[in-house]
Amino acid sequence: MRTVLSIVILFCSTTWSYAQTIERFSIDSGGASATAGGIEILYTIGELNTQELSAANTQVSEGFINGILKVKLDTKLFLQGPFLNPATAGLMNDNLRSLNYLPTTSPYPDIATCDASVFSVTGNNAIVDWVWIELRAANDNQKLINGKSALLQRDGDVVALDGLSHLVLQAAPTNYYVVVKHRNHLGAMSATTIGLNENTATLVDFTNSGFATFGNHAQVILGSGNTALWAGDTNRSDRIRFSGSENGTNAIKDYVLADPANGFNSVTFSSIGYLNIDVNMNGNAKFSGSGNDSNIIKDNVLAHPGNGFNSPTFTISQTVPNN
Ligand SMILES: [Ca+2]
Ligand SMILES: [Ca+2]
Ligand SMILES: [Ca+2]
Repeated sequence: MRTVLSIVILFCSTTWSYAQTIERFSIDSGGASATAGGIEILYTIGELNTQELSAANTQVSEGFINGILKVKLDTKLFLQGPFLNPATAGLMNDNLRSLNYLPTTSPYPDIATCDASVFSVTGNNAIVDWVWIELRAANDNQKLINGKSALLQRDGDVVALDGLSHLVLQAAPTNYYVVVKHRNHLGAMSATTIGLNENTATLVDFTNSGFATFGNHAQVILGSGNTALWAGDTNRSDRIRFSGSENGTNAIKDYVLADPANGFNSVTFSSIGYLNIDVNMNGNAKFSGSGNDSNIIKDNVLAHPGNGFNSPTFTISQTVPNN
């Protein structure tokens, strides 16, 4: 106590500019919190409080900064689309990469960027596309703790922006629900919380049919027995519909017909590029005709295990709780 007191006296007798170099101590109590736009800020006066909070790309620390505020993930994930006609068994196709259609800026909210050289890697670790990884609170699976863009390799590894490293997210090392999302597939969430820590990359394997996901039929079962995210959310509605209102096939038709390159407004035209309507991610999107993307949506809807009457108007809904 004497030491603490003397530090307080020393502190009080020196200038405020030395405030960051002295020992922790408490001279008064007080504080408040405020929440805006999903970001919560807390502060205390004089308390030995070292809370950190983060949301999306923003991280707030108060008091003395805690060095351990990150977790490492070894997530594995398959997308059904690039697995439909694999050029190499067991690997997703990487046509978007080989055709130079992959953007170096993420299509997700953090608009992360990577170096173009990341897309020069070929083989098992070649990049298939951007994906989005989220952590949800253990006591509230609708509460986003943090989310981040990542890259997906052909063999299912979800990696950081260098195309190789395990993904690190800013979050306190504890238990979280893990969510994986993709721009034209339905996302999925772990059925239970998973303990994550800073030093060891925790395996979170969505490709393993034994890995429990939240909700019913969260993923499609591939011929190999592995699981993959459902393909066909061409209009990013978190639902896959073949017919009826806001169906995904109309999104393909509307785009193809409006494509300036489609001079004759042909329904069998192939639009090319990095397109959400390109269900199998082969670099071109077709509404009708051979190799069209619409039939993939139809097949998924008709064959969905929840569609007992094989109704073409059945809706496949994303099982990730809204937030
Ligand atoms: Ca790999
Ligand atoms: Ca949709
Ligand atoms: Ca296609």
